[in-house]
Amino acid sequence: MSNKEKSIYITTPIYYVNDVAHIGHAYTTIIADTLARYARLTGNKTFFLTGTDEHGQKIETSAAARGKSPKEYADEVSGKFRTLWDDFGITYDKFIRTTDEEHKTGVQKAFQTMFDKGDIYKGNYEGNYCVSCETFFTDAQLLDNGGCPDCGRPTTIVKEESYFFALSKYEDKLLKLYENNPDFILPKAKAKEIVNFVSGGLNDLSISRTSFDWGLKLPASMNDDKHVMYVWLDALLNYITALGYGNDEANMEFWPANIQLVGKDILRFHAIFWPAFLMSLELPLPKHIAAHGWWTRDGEKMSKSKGNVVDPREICEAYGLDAFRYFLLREVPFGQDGDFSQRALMDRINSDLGNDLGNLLNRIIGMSGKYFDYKLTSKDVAKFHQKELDEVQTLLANSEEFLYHLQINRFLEEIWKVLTIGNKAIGDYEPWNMVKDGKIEEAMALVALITNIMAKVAVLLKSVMPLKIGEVEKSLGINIDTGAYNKLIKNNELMDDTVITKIDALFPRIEEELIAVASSNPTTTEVVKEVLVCQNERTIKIEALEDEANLITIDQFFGTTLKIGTIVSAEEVPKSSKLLKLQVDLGEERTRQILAGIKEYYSAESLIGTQACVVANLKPAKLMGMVSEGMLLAAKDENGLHLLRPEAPKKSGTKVS
Ligand code: ME8
Repeated sequence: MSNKEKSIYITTPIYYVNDVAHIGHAYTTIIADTLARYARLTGNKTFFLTGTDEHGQKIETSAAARGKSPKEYADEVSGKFRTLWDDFGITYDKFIRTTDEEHKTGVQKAFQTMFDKGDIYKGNYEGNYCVSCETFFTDAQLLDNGGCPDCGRPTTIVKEESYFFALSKYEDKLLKLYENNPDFILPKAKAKEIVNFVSGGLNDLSISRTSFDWGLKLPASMNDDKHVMYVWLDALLNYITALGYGNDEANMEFWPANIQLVGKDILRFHAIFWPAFLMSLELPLPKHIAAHGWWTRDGEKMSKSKGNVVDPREICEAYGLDAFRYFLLREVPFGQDGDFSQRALMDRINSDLGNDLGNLLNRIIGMSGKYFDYKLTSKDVAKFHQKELDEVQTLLANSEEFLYHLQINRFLEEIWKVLTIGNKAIGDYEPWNMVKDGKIEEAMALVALITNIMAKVAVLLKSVMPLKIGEVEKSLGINIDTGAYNKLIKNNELMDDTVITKIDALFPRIEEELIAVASSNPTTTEVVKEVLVCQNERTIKIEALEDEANLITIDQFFGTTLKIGTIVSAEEVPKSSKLLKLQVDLGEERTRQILAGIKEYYSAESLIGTQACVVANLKPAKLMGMVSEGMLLAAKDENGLHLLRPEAPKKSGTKVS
């Protein structure tokens, strides 16, 4: 991607509808959103695509386990993804669903074209299949225990009639592609893995299945109703069907894509299968397939069974959307794995956002108000501060290159160097002494220099933190659009005279973790509930659920000791909007102290003497400096949060099983 281009096409993977969105999905989507916003700001015609991947055996099984039809289930989860992105202000131009009618027509046209070209033939497949990854593996690729080499889960042997795509035919062409376009795969270090894989030899790819139904049918002309298409063929083609391929092709002007963002887990599909399909269709290839790293939480892999999945909505409600966006983009170099912890997020908020950015704005508001009745002019900035202006311009001009090469953390680092110039200039020139000495013109030039620095930084940060920078615009009396970008960044001009407006602190300091992980974790509760329902009512469904990513086994479930506890006292935790401090009798020698994030839903008094279901073998955790020795189970939906309690009173400490 470069700023010379006129039409920019950016894509995220389309997400499977067998799970709700978590931090990993939010990460990919926020990177893409930032790039798309920036491309638009710099005057490029931009198309940003995201959506959901809804076919395949995995979705069929997940839906069946919930007693729903695949379409019903897909509608529900796809809707949740879309609502989340809408609530996050994600500026996608199209949200594609693989169950869309136009997508089906486009995929069938592509299948037919590949078939007519002689790249698709019918044969028999016999081999190993991982339902969770929706991937075929050769014997040599499997783990020693026969497990999937990507996720470790058991594979099944599939033996069925199948259509094949002649992938092996494209081996040399693919190797040439990587050789001639060293930037095709970003970061470049990742290309090696792919080259090695392809050099090792490619088998033709099985692209249809007959053992289940939930997929796209082959084109009618094939006269073969038994088969549905392999979900990855169906899914990858979304990137062109979304532009109208096979239907009204007006938006195909955006093809080829400039940046296709993926997680490292699905790089192989995008860097091998996808260009091979496109070669077969005789369509141009994307400029970059950019693979980012993996997020963990507090150093551990996220999974439903551990109950440590980071819910992006919860984080944003507690810490703010823009702080979350900044954190994701700044914390980890693109391509490397990252770890999410509330502590790391708070550090970024308090230090980078509060101290460096927010404080500088505060000082502008303070000084402009005190010395100049909020009215500023840039007319003498160059006369007194050409040196600082030059330094700023060099940094800003270089920063853009980092963004276009997906070194987003470096992009932000360069911008922060500019903020340092601003903060340092105040200390170096001491405008209060200038005013005292009657050097009003110089003091004005200094305050206007800082304000210009803030304005230029704001232009570049708008795509990263659209909401907070909106407040900065209001405060500085500027409007950030392509005109402002051209004036302040590209042509290196200064702001027009302006009037500063006082606003609240951009990023107030956060002293304590705002989410009580140990005491309110709906994800864990949901899983527990689900397994219980299955056990009592539909034991048979457990088998189906076992196949599914991230669900726990019954043994793992019974690793949790659940007991009935009686709440003997309850009080509010000062300065916490969520926590109540409870003393709970579990029939032990002493009561346990449990901090529960339920203050919004229960008053302390109303809990005293009531009972609840308690996780009794949880490692003690510290919340706001206090020890919590257990967790209450609760269920939360749009009607609020309710504790899980026995139907009739039970002795304190009674085991729940
Ligand atoms: O693979 N850290 O869908 P999916 C970082 N439908 N990123 C993560 C992540 C984590 N812990 N977990 C998920 C599919 N992601 C297919 C794609 S495209 C034609 C079909 C992100 O729902 C990351 O972008 O499993 C990853 O590639 C994507 O979610 C996988 O989403």
